[in-house]
Amino acid sequence: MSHPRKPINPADTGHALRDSRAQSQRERIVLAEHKPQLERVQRRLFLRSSLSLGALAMLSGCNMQDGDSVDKVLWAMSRWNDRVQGWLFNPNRLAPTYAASQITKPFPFNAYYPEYNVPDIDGSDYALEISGLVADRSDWNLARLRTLPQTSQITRHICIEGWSAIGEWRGVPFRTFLQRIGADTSARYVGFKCADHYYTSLDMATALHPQTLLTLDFGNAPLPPKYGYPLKLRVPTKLGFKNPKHIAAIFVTNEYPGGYWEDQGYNWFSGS
Ligand SMILES: Nc1nc2c(c(=O)[nH]1)N[C@H]1C(S)=C(S)[C@@H](COP(=O)(O)O)O[C@H]1N2
Ligand SMILES: [Mo]
Repeated sequence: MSHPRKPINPADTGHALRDSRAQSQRERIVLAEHKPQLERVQRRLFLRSSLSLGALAMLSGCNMQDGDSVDKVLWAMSRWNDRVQGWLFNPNRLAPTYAASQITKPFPFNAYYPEYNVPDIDGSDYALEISGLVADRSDWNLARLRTLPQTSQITRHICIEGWSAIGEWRGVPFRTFLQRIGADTSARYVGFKCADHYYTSLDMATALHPQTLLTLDFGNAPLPPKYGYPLKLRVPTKLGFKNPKHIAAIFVTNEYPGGYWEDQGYNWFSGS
């Protein structure tokens, strides 16, 4: 938040404590400052009426005496939501697939920067780094990745910004790759670091989902730069921002890795 936070601790505002109109004004300011997060919480909790500070305090069991605790409570609620969604997630349920005639042309580009800033990666010296809870941490160049079994799928990519598009991706089932590197599949997270400094992470159940694909090709050709050359993870059970492009490093961990958008308040689970 770029503007200074207004105090809501009654001790900071002297006599205002006794003035209930000043108090409700303060509450309105605090709630307005957190409007996007509160709207996400409301959507998640299926609350259609507006949230008051008192309702938030009741939902969270916190007394909300200082401005920072509003943030803390919302983040705690969001992380709880992620856990619940993970428990409800059915790793055997498949995302819909489509016919070749339904592929969206041209396929949209999206990133946190404009297309002219897409990273220019030299595939000839590319090496995917592996770290964390895995037995074999050796690098993977593109030729080695192509020795693994490849499969194609036509699925719908859904962006949180309000568009979707159908595309065809081909690559190594990520589950096969994780087994091949001896990943500890009882760990909680798989994290991704990208060449453009983007990063994201997945719950292990989604990483092992049969449709999660370590993608080398878009259609019948290597991924074009704008769609994630040389390596992208395609996760048709998740929103677009959980599909890292230009992957430089993959790690397996029990420590929550977050993500570029997730750390700015986008729901981490963001999928089915
Ligand atoms: N490395 C990297 N991966 C990324 C992004 C990004 O900015 N950098 N943006 C994400 C978002 S929000 C979307 S919608 C998709 C867009 O993929 P596309 O360009 O193939 O449509 O990439 C995702 N993966
Ligand atoms: Mo997106």
